[in-house]
Amino acid sequence: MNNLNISLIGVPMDLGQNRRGVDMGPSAIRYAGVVERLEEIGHNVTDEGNILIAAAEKTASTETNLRNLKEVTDASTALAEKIHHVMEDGQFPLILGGDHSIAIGTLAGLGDRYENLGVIWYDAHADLNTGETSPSGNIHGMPLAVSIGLGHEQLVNIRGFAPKIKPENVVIIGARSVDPGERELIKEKGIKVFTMHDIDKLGMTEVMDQAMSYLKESEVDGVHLSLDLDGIDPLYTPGVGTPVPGGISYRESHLAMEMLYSSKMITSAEFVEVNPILDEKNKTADVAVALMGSLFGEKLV
Ligand code: 6HN
Ligand code: MN
Ligand code: MN
Ligand code: MN
Repeated sequence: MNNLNISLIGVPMDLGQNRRGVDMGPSAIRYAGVVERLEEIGHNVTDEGNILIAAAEKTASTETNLRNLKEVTDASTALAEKIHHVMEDGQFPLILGGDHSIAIGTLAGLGDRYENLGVIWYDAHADLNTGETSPSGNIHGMPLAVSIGLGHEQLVNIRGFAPKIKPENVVIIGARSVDPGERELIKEKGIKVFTMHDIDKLGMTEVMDQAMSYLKESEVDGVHLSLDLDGIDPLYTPGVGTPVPGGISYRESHLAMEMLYSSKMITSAEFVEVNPILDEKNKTADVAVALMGSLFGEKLV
């Protein structure tokens, strides 16, 4: 991962959930200095601007229990197309959220460029709900299910192919709030999950070593990091819509990012769920940028 050409893509999406403010996430992350931070390391960064998202006040999708289904589908399609073209140009896609529903578009854009893409899902949640199992109707709780081919066909079939990724190529890290339907799916599909219990018991070094070995054994040809800031303890990242106490610490998260950097496995990344309205002085965006520093090879000395 030396001197990457990074394409920064903002996705000011707040339609995958029902709290306002997460659409300002990309601005907050830019304000926290993402471009300067990555350039300081030596990477070339192109800010591609933002994907156009419908205004929350104007949405009217009501035909299913999936909130804003049409608008989320349209935005996901646009994001997927953008990522597809950025990859064609040999750029490293770095996506800034926005709520986690954007991962539907990200993985749709990446999926047809890899034979066997691996995914690290760093999150308090499993995001494995479907319209049938969702307690909220919020699409940000569904992107991983959609990407393995389960859920509303409109979302599942974006860019005309499904599934985008194989369930055996997914590793979830940091889980501590998993719904009953998600639990069943994890069992049924044999999805690899490192819960907070595993992190407490094994330590982050061992968890990351096992996670990366697991993906290597699957012979993945790329690894996407989907990092939900609520994976980290809300003590450090209070600016998220669905905080869950008892999360991954600041230092453990840096260690995880540093280990991913050393492995040279990561081929794309997204940082999601930064909500400046719920934040304390842009603390959560600052953490996001600091973690990107570690992920992209910042040296401590
Ligand atoms: N996220 N499991 C809950 C739901 O509504 O489906 C919470 C989802 C949170 C999603 O944080 O990306
Ligand atoms: Mn094309
Ligand atoms: Mn999530
Ligand atoms: Mn989450």
